[in-house]
Amino acid sequence: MIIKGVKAKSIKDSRKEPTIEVTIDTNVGKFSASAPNGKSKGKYESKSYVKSLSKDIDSLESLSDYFSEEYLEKFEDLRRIEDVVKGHIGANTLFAFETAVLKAISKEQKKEIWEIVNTNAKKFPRFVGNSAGGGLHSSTSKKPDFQEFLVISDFNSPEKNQKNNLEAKERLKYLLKKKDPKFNEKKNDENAWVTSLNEKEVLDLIGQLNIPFGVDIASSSFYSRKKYHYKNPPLDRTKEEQLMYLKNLIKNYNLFYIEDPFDEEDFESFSKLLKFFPNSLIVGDDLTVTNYKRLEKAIEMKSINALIIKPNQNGSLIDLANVVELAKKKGIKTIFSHRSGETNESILADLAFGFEADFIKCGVTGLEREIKIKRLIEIEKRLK
Ligand code: 2PG
Ligand code: MG
Repeated sequence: MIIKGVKAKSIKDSRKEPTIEVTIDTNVGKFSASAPNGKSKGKYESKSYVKSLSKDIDSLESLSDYFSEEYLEKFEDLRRIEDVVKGHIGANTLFAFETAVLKAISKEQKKEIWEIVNTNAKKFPRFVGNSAGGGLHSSTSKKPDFQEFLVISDFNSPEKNQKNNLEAKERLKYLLKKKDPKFNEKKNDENAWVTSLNEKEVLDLIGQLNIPFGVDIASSSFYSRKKYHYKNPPLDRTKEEQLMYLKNLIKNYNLFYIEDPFDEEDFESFSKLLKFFPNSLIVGDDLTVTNYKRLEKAIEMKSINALIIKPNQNGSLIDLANVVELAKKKGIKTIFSHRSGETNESILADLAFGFEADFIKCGVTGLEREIKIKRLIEIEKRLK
């Protein structure tokens, strides 16, 4: 496949915030792809744009001519593109560009995108579905301090898992209606139920659903001056108190999945928690930001046994492949993840399947989230 030209523009994500869409003109047609946006971003994530979205558009378009000499036919060829653009564009622009390139390669080779990643893929990731939320993803004033309450069905089929997660989210609606006087069926950034309950009250309800579940605490978003500042109810916790609190929660609610329980600098507290709960998933997101060096540190410190992979936290799909390889080598589970501001791009499903991820976190409902879920179900049907 040969790239003849590159164009980019600003489009709106699911939160109506600007994000980038890249279109490449090739010998096999035109292909567009977009990147999502995070809100509770890790401090160590690659920058979405070098200076700004519009400057990235200019930079990418000005490099257009350099690509026309490259014949691209396999995943590893993305490295040749990265050699040209790295440093000139940010992570969002690079991810959208590489996604468009993978679409074009797959078209020319008459293969699915996941096959370009890995022809032998056959394992389906389990859905990690956001059913209720708080933190930075909900704009109400009284809300849980934890960002996401996640349902994680455990059948060996994406179709069954999605059906079960959907039912759980619906049943949760009825439980919230009974318990939360302010509940009005509103949904937050990731289409999860908005509630005024606190995290313990929500966990009490999810515990009744008979489904494996967990939380994304996104705790860096409420950590400052050496304390976790809870608002619902108001209470400041030191890292020792946070550890104690979480140990109780995990035990009492039998939490299967705990993402970012501590601040993104605190590898040590993560490892203390993992020592107590080796059979739950202690997940790094803001801690590790899909970055090879940070994953190495988390491995050395024994901080996590599961890792969020967000393509646009890094930008480079070549780097992402290295991160996934290292995680697998060390027995760390991988969770490919959407962002809170999403687009109608489905590549996340192909990447999760191609890289044989253990989980995919992409919501339960909402157009931009369902596109990814449906894509995995489509892959399942085609392979049957
Ligand atoms: C997270 C993500 C996605 P954001 O913290 O895991 O749910 O949020 O995209 O806002 O960083
Ligand atoms: Mg997270």
